[in-house]
Amino acid sequence: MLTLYFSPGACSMASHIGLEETGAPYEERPTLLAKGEQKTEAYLKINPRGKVPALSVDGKVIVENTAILTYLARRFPEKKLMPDDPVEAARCIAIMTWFSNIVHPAYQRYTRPERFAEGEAAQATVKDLGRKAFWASCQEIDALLRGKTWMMGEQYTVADGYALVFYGWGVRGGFPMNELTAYTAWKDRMLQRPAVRKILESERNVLVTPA
Ligand SMILES: N[C@@H](CCC(=O)N[C@@H](CS)C(=O)NCC(=O)O)C(=O)O
Repeated sequence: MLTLYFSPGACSMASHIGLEETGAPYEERPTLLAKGEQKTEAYLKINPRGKVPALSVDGKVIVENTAILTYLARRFPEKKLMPDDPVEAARCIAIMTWFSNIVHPAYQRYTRPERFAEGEAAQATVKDLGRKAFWASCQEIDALLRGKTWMMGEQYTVADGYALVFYGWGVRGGFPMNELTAYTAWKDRMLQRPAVRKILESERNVLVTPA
């Protein structure tokens, strides 16, 4: 049995989309960050770091989007969610690692500067640097998508669902995402995918739910 712990609107949407794309049955366990449910004793037994997502596979827990998505692609190879070629597969994992290590923390510095610095002036600097770094990452994603259908080219992969998290965060954070023409055209293609649309609607994502 596959059980996904996630919070609507959080980075866990990447794993939620990846899981839905496999077509496999799974159980959903919403773990609402807004209510602090990621810090409850029960959830800390799932992920002691108090973060979503977490995927339980017959009771064995996998954390980190990149690991969960790589697992799903390997568990369901017939779904072709990652390139077969080892070099292309490694490049797909590298994109997800960049999302996790660089893009996500940049947005966090922008929205939660108090986690990185003390005092108003220092936090304002962290916030501003986070905003610039996040926007630079969005521009880089836009450049990567130019001339391509999906992040990895012609093949849709688990990296695509992950990239959609940041488009949504950009909209939510007031960034001019429409200026990023390749990223925006790709986002429109993503919204045509039944699995993506289903998850965005169930999470009431800003990309499908009017503000
Ligand atoms: N690198 C991790 C990041 C996980 C993460 O930071 N999740 C956030 C939601 S976007 C979270 O659970 N935050 C709760 C908290 O920090 O209290 C991944 O990709 O899975």
